[in-house]
Amino acid sequence: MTIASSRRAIGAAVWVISLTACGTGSAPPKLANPPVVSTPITVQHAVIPAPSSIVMATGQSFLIDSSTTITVDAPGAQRVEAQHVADQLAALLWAPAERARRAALAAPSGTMQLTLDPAHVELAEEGYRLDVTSTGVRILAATPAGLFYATQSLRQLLPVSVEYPAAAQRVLRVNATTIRDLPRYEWRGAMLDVARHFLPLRDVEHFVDLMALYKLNRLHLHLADDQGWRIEIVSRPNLTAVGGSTQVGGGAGGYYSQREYRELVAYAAARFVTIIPEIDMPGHTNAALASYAALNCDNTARPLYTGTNVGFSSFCVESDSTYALVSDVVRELKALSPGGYFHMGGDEVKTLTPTQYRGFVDRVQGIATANNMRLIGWADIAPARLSPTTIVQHWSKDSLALHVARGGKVIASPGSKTYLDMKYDNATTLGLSWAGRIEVKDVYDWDPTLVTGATPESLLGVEAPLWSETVTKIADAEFLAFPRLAAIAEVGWSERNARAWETFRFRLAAHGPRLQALGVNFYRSPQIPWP
Ligand code: TNX
Repeated sequence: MTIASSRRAIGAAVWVISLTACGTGSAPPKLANPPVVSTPITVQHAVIPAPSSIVMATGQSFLIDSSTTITVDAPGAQRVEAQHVADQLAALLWAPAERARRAALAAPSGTMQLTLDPAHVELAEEGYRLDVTSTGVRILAATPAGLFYATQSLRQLLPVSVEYPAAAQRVLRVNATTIRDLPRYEWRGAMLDVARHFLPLRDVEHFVDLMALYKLNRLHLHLADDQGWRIEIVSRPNLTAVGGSTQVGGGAGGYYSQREYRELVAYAAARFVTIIPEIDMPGHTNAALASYAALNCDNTARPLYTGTNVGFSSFCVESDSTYALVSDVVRELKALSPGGYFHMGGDEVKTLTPTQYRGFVDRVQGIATANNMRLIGWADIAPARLSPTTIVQHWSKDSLALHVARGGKVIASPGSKTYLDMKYDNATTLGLSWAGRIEVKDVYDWDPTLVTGATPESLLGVEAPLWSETVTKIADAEFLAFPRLAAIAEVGWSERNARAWETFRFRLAAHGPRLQALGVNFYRSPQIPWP
């Protein structure tokens, strides 16, 4: 592989970018839609999200080959996790047979050194330093997550060929580079709505892989809605037997057994992604109301629902049966959720009085607290008597300000900026459009505090929801999520002054071949100068 600097004049503009794959020399990238830009653009790297600081030395590089070693230096308590990060890096770089052979090497050709040192408090929970010189790679972090993010940056500095299964004797060249990096926000999330249309476990794991590439660390799963209940609750088998049996459009639906869900939680944790379970209530509950008659005030089970209307369903908030079910659900989810969060939804309730609604939220907050779970809800819940430890997720015109005023924490998911189920433009067939048509630039070019009105202290971060009324399979989810989710990742990770649309679009262009190598069905936005 040669890291090639390709220079190409675009009108008045000149840009430099490292794009070419192993052995292809320095051919200039082909541009399908030459963009019109008025200022010269120089993009020396294509790391997304943009690091706090990155310096690349010209003319020096390190070669990773089959006799390069990885060493791990970490205190006892974190040794296993640090080694696991090193193993994942090795799995990216080398074919299994070469990984085994390398273990017995007497004379390595160079070293990649991973050091975990909790004394480096300046690197906080997720920061890292990455130094590539002509003799090796050195990574320093204070946590396993920091080590992992350094390896994801290294991955993006490597040629696209790294995303394909390693051939024997593969050699990868990486430019000498120094990165210092820290995230802006601790909450960098995506949401999958597996209730409207179910997604099999492997598809969700694949989505987690893609999130990890962009340093996203929260996957919120919308596990129950009118059309389906998707998580096994052992004490309440009808929820899945009945409530999980269909989906929008009347397909077979599906659900995750607790064994599968645990597997997913562990898979995500290995990539430093926390799974956030949401059971939407008291509205959006038709699947549960069809499963147990006692959840309805008239004690009559509702028929299953496969349409896409909202706002018509509600638990009977006066009935003890409702709170008994909520307690069972929260207790079982607690045992499945090392993250310790429980998302109660709470959105779009149109059949209760404000007093009934607020009373319900109060009681669910009490149940979450009793189970040692930290409550999250859509910002519709903010008018209730919330504890400042409850987290509120802003999505539209809602009561976010009430929670900010009481000193609570908030997550920014404004529909017009982050909703991955919105169409890109008038030509997009998938998706909805109630919050607008959202191109890549719209998702990228905004500030979470300015748009939501949240104070910097109250804002935990950003999350991009992908509602699935129109999304029937993972290829559709990929099309709507990519590349917009890469833009959200940068909004969540990079300081405002470290990001700019004019450089982002060129860096993102270099991710086209990478996403293609990963088999992602991404949207070829005309705003991006894809090679
Ligand atoms: C609003 S955002 C909803 C969802 C829909 C979505 C479609 C929110 C909390 N509720 O029930 O699926 O719009 O974009």
